[in-house]
Amino acid sequence: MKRFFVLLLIGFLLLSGCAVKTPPVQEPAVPDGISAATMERYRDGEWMEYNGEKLDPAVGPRDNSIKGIQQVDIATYSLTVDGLADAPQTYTYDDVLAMPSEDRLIRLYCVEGWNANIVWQGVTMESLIAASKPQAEVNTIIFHAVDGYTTSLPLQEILDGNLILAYNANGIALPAEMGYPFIFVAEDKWGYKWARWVSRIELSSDESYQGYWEQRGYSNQADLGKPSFG
Ligand SMILES: Nc1nc2c(c(=O)[nH]1)N[C@H]1C(S)=C(S)[C@@H](COP(=O)(O)O)O[C@H]1N2
Ligand SMILES: [Mo]
Repeated sequence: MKRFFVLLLIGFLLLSGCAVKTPPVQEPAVPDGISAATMERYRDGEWMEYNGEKLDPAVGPRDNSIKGIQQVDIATYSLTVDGLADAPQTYTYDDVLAMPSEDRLIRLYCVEGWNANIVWQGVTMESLIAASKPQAEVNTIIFHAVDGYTTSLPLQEILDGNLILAYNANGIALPAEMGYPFIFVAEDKWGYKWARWVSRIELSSDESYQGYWEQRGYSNQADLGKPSFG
């Protein structure tokens, strides 16, 4: 019996020792250093700095996607840009990578309270939309993803912000967790506008379209700095 309690005590000390050394996974990196849990999230070859500014790991502390992480087979994958379009287009992954690209350092904010500073590389939405020859009544862009997720933004906001569809994050191809092959980088919008695993971009005239989280009460405008719900 006594031996049992000694073992229990040793076990407890070991466990508490571990707990002291391992920071909680959700704790954000402190300004003067990077937590061990955060360090582990950087992938091989991933940039940790960009023009002297600290980058966060592209892969977040946990997955919150509606059906889990999607594994896209790039051999069968295609990206369609259609809807109210005179020249609907279908692209392979390589087609998109061959287009002129842009880099953006942009912070992603989730309504759950975390955020991440990431450098994105991708093609402008303007170039993708223009190639499909949008009809005059197009005012809304709807993103469809392979997990059935959808979200939308007004065409004008996408053009004004010169927003991009990204295939690289922090210098490496998007990890599956981040939406490989493509994520819509919805700068200045809450995380639920950042469609991952995008497979279809629909040109629409439905200004009141509501995506997955929007139908569940989240703001369709989703501007950072304004309430995300209601
Ligand atoms: N296809 C798809 N995209 C999605 C989601 C999803 O469930 N499915 N979740 C959204 C939400 S709520 C957030 S906060 C971000 C999270 O992006 P990250 O975890 O890759 O940083 O993805 C958004 N894009
Ligand atoms: Mo989110």
